[in-house]
Amino acid sequence: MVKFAHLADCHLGGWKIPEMESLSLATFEKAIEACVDEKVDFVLIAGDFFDNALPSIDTLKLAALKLKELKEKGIRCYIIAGSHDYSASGKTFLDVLENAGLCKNVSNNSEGDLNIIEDTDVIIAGISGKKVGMEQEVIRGLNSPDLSKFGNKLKILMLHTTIAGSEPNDMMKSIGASEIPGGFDYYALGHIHKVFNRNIDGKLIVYPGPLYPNNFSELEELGNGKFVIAEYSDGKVIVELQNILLRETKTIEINAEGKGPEIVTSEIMGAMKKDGIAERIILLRVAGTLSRGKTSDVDFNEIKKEFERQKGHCLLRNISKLESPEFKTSVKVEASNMEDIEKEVINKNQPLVKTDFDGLMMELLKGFDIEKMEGETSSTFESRLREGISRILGIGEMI
Ligand SMILES: [Mn+2]
Repeated sequence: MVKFAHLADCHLGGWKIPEMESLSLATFEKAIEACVDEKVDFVLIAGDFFDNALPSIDTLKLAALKLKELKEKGIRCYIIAGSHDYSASGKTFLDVLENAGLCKNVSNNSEGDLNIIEDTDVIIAGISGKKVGMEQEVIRGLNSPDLSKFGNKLKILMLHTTIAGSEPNDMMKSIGASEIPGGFDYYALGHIHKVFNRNIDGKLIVYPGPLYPNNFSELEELGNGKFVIAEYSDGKVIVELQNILLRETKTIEINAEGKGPEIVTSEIMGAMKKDGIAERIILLRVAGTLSRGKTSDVDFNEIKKEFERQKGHCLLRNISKLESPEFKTSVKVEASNMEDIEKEVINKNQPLVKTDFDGLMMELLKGFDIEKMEGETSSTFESRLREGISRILGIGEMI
């Protein structure tokens, strides 16, 4: 029997709120502890171990420490890069961990043939994720490997991509299960942040979900941390989802439609005064158009004070659908491509200003549409952006 753990989308270092980041890291620690307790033979990390290609020293320290604990227990770790910890040059911090002997990056270096790694109890191969689903072309270009020489040995393929049928929304580009190499017993996937476990086209496709939810809606949907422990014997794999619950979540939903900001404040306060705040993550969702005033008139300071009085763990609010009547505008556009939509919106909203307003707006949109280059620091990127915008606006320097 071979027993292994499958983690994905840990996004270590991803939360910018300290109370949430500490939960994400503590979940990772718990998962590693569970792997040791369960005496798994090895651990798979199917991409997005880190939230970006250059994680902070603190994040790296914890990751290295935990992988070292696995190593000391004789538990191997196989990893691939995801769309977040991948970099176009191919250099990632996973290489540092690998060179230190803490994990084995099983991603292919070259195209065409899968690079198959053979160990005593498993053969394993993988393809790293890339930005915007670019890995799918690489996967489609793979030759089907001949795995028959490995007999009954457990065969695993690690991928960081979206398999057709698993898409959380139809914006995501996917690859059909029939288009990925066959013959493996277990397809260890990462990328979509949901739990998915299905046999498609004779392939056992498993997404364990993110190790810890990465944002408000994932917290609402998943609530806690998740990974998979699987067992292989007699040619069969049995998959068991593991849950790690360190802090419970509680959702408070308030409908603000047609109400004044004071009423909305007191409704939220009323909900906050009920039980169940202490130690919990509170997900506060307020939606609707106020009868008057601004959204900032809802007294979130007072609400935060009540939350602190009850010693909640973290208060997260989602007010993206809370609107003030003064700013509610809607524009009907008929154009279908992005540039035409932008032009139309600008035209319809054109205030009484000088001559070439739409020309200027289009230039500004282009000016803002630049991306940070690989290896570029935030401050260099910021000054490049500022310079470009200043030039478009024809001003010497931006404040
Ligand atoms: Mn991810």
